[in-house]
Amino acid sequence: MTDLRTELRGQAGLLKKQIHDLVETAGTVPVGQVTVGQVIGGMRGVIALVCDTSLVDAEKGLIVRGIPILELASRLPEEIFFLLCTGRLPAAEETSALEEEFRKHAEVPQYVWDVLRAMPADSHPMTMFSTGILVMERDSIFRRRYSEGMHKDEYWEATLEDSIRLLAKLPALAAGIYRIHTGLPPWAGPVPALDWGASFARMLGLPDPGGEFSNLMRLYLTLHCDHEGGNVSAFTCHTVGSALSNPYYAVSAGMNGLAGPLHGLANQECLHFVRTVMEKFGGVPTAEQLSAFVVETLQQGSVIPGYGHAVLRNTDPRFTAFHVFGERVCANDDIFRIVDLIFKVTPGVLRTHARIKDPWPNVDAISGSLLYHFGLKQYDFYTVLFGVSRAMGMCAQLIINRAVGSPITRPKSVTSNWLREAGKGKRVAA
Ligand code: CMX
Repeated sequence: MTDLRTELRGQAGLLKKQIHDLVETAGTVPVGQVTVGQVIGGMRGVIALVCDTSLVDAEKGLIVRGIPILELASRLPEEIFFLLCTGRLPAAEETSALEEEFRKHAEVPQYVWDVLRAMPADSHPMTMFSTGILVMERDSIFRRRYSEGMHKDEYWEATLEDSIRLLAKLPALAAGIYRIHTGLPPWAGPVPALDWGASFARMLGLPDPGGEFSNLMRLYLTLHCDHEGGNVSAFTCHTVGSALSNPYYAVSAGMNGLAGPLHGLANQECLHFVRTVMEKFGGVPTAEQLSAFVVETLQQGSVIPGYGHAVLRNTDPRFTAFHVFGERVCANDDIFRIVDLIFKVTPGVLRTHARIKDPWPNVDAISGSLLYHFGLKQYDFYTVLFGVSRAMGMCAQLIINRAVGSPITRPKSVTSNWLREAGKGKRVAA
């Protein structure tokens, strides 16, 4: 049996050599062309990053280390973290060892609670989450070892140590924020000696007699783990990390991107949309009523949250995995039924707008309805749950980037005048 550290130690040197060889042999081979439209249009489709933890296929969706996410839906999130970091699923003993490691570092220091409790009561849970991560930076092993003159070949090890300690604390941190936010007393006692998802469910404190809420938390944490390297939160985390800012700085920065309504906050927006539909129609509307409401929403210049994607061009398999769960657990719940109806109606409406490239649902279109079913109704908390999971991908990417020695991110910007000249076929020095 090996563990995550030993496995990565075995891989680190090889990864660095492989990347070095790639640059030596193919460094000048072009991999695409960049148009003026792409420079202005959020770099969509520009191949500019390397990310080995996962890939998003336009049709098939998230593929983690070569495995489609639907094939991983029954896996524990801690297994997924091991997979993200190493490229292979852990053996049972390796999963237990990682769980043990997470448990060892799970307690959130008191100073974090002091900071969070000092924040204004109406602070958004994502602001508290990002702040909670950031203030723990004082405990960074990377920072300490860097100041002691750590060799650059060891950067990945210090990044891994920070990542394990940070990830270990996220369920307790998130659950604590939920408790502060909802006026519940702080979690009394140690972090439960359960798997990561079940322990998180327990600390949130919602009733879970049949164990399905724990199952949902496991599924939630597994499905949101990573989404390749170019999405706002991953790219932000990578860029901040590329300056050798440690994982606390980098992950906190990534969370600030996740908190945007076009990214991770869409799950909160989506539940708000569903509740609006419910209130407007006094329950589940007819397909015709809903279709008219979607059209009206678009005419008002608002987006339909949970629909569309920068890369996907098909129903997000993570949506499908949650849909299967919902059909089994809460098929008759009105909120779930509205989500299902939106799924039946909305793609048809969005398809009539040629400019919308992807009319299909993404993960955020459904996740909130399941949380709501189990009594987790404070939907401004939903993105925090997303963040607990996505931190796994952010950390795995940071560890690998430090192992291969990725350089500081620094693309070139040009002025809009320069682009205008380029548009006329003139090439001037940038
Ligand atoms: N509702 C209304 N309009 C939409 C839309 C939607 N669901 N999806 C795309 N559009 C619009 C865009 O706003 C854009 O409009 P303008 O031309 O006026 O600027 C146009 O269609 C073209 O957009 P696109 O190329 O299809 O999509 P983008 O890559 O620019 O944006 C995304 C992708 C996700 C930001 C967009 O689809 C969107 O805003 N969706 C709703 C929010 C959402 O669900 N976000 C979560 C995504 C998953 C995640 O990151 O967690």
